[in-house]
Amino acid sequence: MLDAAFTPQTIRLADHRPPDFLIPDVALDFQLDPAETIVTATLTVVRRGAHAHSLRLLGDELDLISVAMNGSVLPQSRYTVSPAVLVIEDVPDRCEISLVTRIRPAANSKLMGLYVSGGSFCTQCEAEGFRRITYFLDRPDILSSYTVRLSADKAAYPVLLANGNHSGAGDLPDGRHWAAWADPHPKPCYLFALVAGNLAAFSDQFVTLSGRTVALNIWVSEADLPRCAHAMASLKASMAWDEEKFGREYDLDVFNIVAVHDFNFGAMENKGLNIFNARYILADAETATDADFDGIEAVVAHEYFHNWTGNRITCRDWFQLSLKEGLTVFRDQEFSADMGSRAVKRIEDVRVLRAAQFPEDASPLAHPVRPESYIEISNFYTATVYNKGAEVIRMMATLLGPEKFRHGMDLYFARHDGQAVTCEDFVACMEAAGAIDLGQFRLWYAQAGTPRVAVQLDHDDEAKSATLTFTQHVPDTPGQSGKQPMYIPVRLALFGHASGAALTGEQRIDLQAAKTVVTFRDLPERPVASLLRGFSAPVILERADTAADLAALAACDDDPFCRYEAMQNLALSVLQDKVRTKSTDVDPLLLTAFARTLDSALDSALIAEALLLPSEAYIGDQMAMVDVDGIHATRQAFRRTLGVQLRQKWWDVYHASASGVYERTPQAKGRRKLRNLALQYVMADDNHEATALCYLHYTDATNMTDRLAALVALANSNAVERVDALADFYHRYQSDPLVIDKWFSLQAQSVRTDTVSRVMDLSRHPDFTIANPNRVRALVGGFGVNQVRFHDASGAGYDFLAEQVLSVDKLNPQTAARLVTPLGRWRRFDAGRAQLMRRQLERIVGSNGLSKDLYELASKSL
Ligand code: B3K
Ligand code: ZN
Repeated sequence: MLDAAFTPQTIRLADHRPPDFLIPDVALDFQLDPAETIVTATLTVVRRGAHAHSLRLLGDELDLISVAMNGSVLPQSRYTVSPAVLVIEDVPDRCEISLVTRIRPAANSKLMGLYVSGGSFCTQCEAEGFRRITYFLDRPDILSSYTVRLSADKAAYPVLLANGNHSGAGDLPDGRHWAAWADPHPKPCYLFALVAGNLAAFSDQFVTLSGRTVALNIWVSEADLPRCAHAMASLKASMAWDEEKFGREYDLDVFNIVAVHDFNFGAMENKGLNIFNARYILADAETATDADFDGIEAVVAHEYFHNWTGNRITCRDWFQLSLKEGLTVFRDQEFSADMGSRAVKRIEDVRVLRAAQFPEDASPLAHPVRPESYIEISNFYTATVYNKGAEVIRMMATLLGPEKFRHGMDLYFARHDGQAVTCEDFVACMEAAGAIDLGQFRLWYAQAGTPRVAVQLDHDDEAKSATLTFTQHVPDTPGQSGKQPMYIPVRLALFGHASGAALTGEQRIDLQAAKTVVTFRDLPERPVASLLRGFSAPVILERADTAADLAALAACDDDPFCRYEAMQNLALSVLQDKVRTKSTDVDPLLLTAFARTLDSALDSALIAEALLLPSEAYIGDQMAMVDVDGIHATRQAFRRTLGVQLRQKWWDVYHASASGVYERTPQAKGRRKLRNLALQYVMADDNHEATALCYLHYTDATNMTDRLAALVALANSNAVERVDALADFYHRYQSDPLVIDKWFSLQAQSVRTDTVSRVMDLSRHPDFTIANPNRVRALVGGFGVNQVRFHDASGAGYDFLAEQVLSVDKLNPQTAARLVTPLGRWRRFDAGRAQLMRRQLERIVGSNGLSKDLYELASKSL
């Protein structure tokens, strides 16, 4: 239940109006104190257009001390104020408004606005956190030039940072000091940031294309300095890449990054002062896995790339969020592809899309890439806006080709630098540069739901021809039905079923109608079709291939994504069949395909990707109703059979992929991935020899990738070594919160039957705290994606989740709301589970004092 005083308001794109006033200049003064900080904001306010509206500034939990206009304190008769809004009457066309407010950083548990993490002050303003600092026109189309003055106790907060360039500093009485910063680039207030703390800098520099030297600093606690080198290398590589690939140079004298341990998500692109969740900065071989290193490289790049796609060109309103997020994800994906293996990166990105976005598109929370309404914008930082948004940009890049796409990007920067614009403005640039009509393509922004494309291949042996028939359909989603056909680029090629030879080169067919038929002639043999090469569109392909067709493709396809896909589809079709028939024997075709892939000349990393079985969740997503226990039992049995039948091969691969010195080249990472996969298959049999090997892998590991892989395998097993290994890991890394997060998370994701009770125990562990988002996500978030144990038929998992969500909501609504999504999938489960899940959602919606974040997601899920 919401507070009686609070009616959740739905904000609609259709109601968007330009602002009544502009604020070209902002001067901020902060007298920092954790208990009570005094903020003085001096705003130049200018009327926009001819109207007599009053000036309405938004706040959130603010305590106003005074308002002045052009230097004179305003009498109370001239304004009305509440913690959420300040309305000033009779404002002249241009004036200077000075606002003094009191805020309480140490008591700010929402981690929005100004708060304290690990003894440092830091801020988070996107999307609507600036209004927790001062009353403001808190909307992204208000662009202002900022000057900032910070003062604080010098001993406790020797480092004082804000956006832009440093412009002065000095000492003050009473052991305090001050610093001034000026940001010459007008920006929306969501990009404002400050940091004050006892921090040390890992420093370097970068010389831009035009020869300017930029100082680079990563600010962390002194003890963490040795773990910043990878983040710094990633930053420098991103700066060089953006110059080379997009002609974009950095535009200030300094680029600061600060790492904090209490943060609601990954990182934030504040102009010239990025603030990061420490997990996306700190890394060394001992404490970070290869995946962690890759994550750091991608997130550092993502935030840096926002400097052009997000900061210099920003969003007109929050419905346009994908303008900056989809585009910037596309840019970071391309960067990572260039830094490592393009093929592996594409496979990983598609896996993320299918694991997070496709289920969202199929859920009650489905929304278009450009949403049309929201209650709380924080709930719309979703896989749809980010990852599907990136796929939409990728499709435009495919349609235009590399050269025209680059022209389109150049045009976008030339036309809109310094503006707050819309997704439509972006598409218009691509349309102009590509000289193509993207009319129908725009539906990708407006229609929610994953398009389903059924495809049928018919071969006429006598005529030596074949036809491919595509039929597309976009499912109904909440508020949208009867959708129009989409513009879907399908890259494809044909191979000989028997010979494996390429029968056609790669070509692209653009589906536009509900049904499309393509004919191929002069085919010397029966073909198999390699479809959606490189995953050229974010759709679900419904193929009619037989297992033999898939096995043929798995052996010959020269598109790495499709080759991976063929193996996955083969495993998936066999697994689905087994779940249906409750059989456990393994198809010889699949065993041969596995063996052949293991013996192939492919990269180790690609082999590992191909042979990793589809997850329980993904198998469930393919079924009309998720058979929780059937999927788990079948997949485990199947893994064991593969482990046993190919036993010698796994052991051989395990030994052959050992590497002496620890390196992080793509080859070395690929070998670790394959070796750790082999270990999993060895462990699938859970015999003593296997568990002994696994324990040795754990104790002898020279890096976290190997150590964690072994620990995960043990934590999923009944091995006697399990308890020792978990205890050892905890004691070894007790003082490192990022590693302890892994310890919580891997236990929450264990498939062991005692997981539910173990998770409850862990929620009472002295190291568990609901105040830290990383810890909450590790335990509660980790458990929510554990399909077999979260969905325990007793409903104990659901009850636990609801309880945690409700307690987290009291402190931190954004983090709480994100945890509730697994309950929203209730329609996909059997009646018993569905009812238990709904009951918990009803319990949440009926609770007192709910945040609007949690209210929106829980109520829309019912
Ligand atoms: N723009 C931020 C995300 C802000 C989330 C606010 N709820 C990080 C990013 O996407 O780069
Ligand atoms: Zn972003």
